[in-house]
Amino acid sequence: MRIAIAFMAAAGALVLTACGGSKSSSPTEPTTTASTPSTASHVTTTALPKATVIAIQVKDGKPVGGITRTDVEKGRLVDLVVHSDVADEVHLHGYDLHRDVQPGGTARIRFQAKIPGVFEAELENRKLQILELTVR
Ligand SMILES: [Cu+2]
Repeated sequence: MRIAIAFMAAAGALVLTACGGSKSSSPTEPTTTASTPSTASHVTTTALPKATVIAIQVKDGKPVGGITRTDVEKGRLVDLVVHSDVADEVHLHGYDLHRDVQPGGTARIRFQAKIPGVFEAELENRKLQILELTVR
């Protein structure tokens, strides 16, 4: 029994830290929708939703200026744009979105920041983190 529990704990830790491969479902099932803001009476925004653009430049296989750290509001539309001089795959953890990038090319991942938390994006093949995204 003791061993089983220890193993499960270890497996749990693995799921949290492991990258790629694991097809684990997120531990917190977001079944409950966020409370509707009762204060929003007049919405006079334009039709086009504004996206927060996160641009990252990869040079010599490394993010220029180091890991980009950005905060966005929950529900925000985010455009993650990665220019790279090497072939790799951009992987946004948590949301589990992937996009291949060619040398000299651009990978664009557009998504809505629905899940709160801190997420990293990396160059998957290099196992190199390029972004720390906080959704609050
Ligand atoms: Cu990854």
